Amino acid sequence: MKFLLIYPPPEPFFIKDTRVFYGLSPPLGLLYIAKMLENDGDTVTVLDFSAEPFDEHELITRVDLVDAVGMTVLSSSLNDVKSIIGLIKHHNPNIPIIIGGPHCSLLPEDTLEETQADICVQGDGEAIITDIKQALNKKKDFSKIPGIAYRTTSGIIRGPSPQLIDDLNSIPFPGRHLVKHYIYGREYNPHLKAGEFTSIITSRGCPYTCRFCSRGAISMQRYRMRSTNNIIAELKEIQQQGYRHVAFADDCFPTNMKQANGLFDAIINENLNLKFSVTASRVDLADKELYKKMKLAGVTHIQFGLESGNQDVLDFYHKKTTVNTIKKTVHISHETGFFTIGSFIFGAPFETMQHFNKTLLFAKSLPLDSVSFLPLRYMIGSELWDQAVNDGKISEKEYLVSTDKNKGLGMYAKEELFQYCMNAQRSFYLRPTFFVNLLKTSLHNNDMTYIQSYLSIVFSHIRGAFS
Ligand code: B12
Ligand code: SF4
Repeated sequence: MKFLLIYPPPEPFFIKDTRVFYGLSPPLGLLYIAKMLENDGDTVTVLDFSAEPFDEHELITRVDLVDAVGMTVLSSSLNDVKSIIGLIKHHNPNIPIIIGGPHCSLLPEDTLEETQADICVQGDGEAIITDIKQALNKKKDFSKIPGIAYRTTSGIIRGPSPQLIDDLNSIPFPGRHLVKHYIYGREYNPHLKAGEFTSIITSRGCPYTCRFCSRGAISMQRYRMRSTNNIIAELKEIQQQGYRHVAFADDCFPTNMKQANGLFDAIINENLNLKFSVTASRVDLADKELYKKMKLAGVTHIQFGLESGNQDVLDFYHKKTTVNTIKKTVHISHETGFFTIGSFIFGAPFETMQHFNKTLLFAKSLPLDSVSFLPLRYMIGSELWDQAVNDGKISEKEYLVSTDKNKGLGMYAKEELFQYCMNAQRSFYLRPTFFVNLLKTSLHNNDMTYIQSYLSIVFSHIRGAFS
């Protein structure tokens, strides 16, 4: 069979409905599915609308060439997914459409109901995609496939409960060749060309339980890791495919210091000659020795969820870190020579302007090369969202809600908070000490792409928010 797999357009920025269409990272979920299908003899193409602007003509032309369409659904992309499926079904009502991804894992039946898709997958798609194909070909019964909801003439039916794959090492590596023509990772190195940046995940889920985060619910409260040998085998394949930079895109990386030490020892021994970045790390899972090793292995960028400079806010979020640990780890990261990125959240229910200003001052006191200051969002699947729904502040159909005093969430109106975050961002970057630090990181690494990297991140924030 011929499949077209689609990743939806990026979420519009919050102040104006603008989108930045440069792929930050490849759609690994779809590439895993693609590999399973290719291994089963099918032909797959991928349209990544986070890496190329949406084009209806292109979409329909590509749909005409295939037998079935698959799509990833994030909660933030639900409206775009509805529109895209609407266009496809208007053009060809009979083409089967399969959806999967985080929003489907949280609400399989509702997502099927809200879109016009035919089959909705909950959890790991690799486990069942070939069964779905057989069912489409009438060689298998949909009712026997675990983890799906599907449409019949008599309504939506739910199959047996989803079964997550216990052994992640058994999953074939993602079909990266299908997105080789896209440019990804420009925020890490603006000189990267198509086919030079990719990502990898070494685990699924996260063992922590931060109250604003939905990763636990999406991964069905399971945390699974791959073995070092399996990860190294994938990295070798990545190197042979010609990539130069790889992002560790796990929910949280590393989580296990022993395994992380082993992994970076192995990367050094294999002499892979790749650069790496870490997209989500915790400050309490860090030490000088590991960081030195990571640097030697090729890690250039590391991003931390720092969240706040107030201990009471960190405790409220169940972040299980301290302001002192943040300080210590960010300094170690900077001294190691990593381009260090910190993200902060503003707007916990009891947070006042004093809290915000303390966080901003704290951020400015740290040797960070880039920051994001974002309003708290109540996201379906998170403990805070559940609580707000139970308290009647959010309806069950509001999947992603910015904190807003008008909804009884937090002390400030949504617009006030957005404005605060924008001003904070500007005041963070427009400091001579900031630029001196950045220059130091660049000279330390003998690499001016750090400055370009910074400019690219800052301008993408500013362009998105204000254009
Ligand atoms: C890397 C990453 C990014 C990258 C790249 C995303 C990309 N192109 O894949 C970047 C930085 C761009 C990004 C951005 C955002 N992200 Co993000 N991201 C991730 C992260 C950490 C890993 C994604 C990944 O590779 N997963 C690994 C693969 C194997 O899992 P998967 O994608 O879920 O796919 C599996 C199944 O879901 C299923 N499946 C998926 N699609 C399909 C399709 C079919 C047809 C089938 C059969 C099955 C199937 O099978 C796959 C294989 O098992 C996830 C967390 C996570 N672990 O998933 C968050 C996550 C997806 N992101 C999230 C969010 C909120 C965002 C942003 C909105 C954040 C923001 N603006 O602040 C943006 C939105 C981007 C957009 N398109 O609009 C949320 C989504 C929550 C939700 N309810 O939808 C997640 C789950 C993290 C979280 N809980 O906070 N993200
Ligand atoms: S914020 Fe990070 S550490 Fe906390 S639960 Fe989510 S992924 Fe895990």
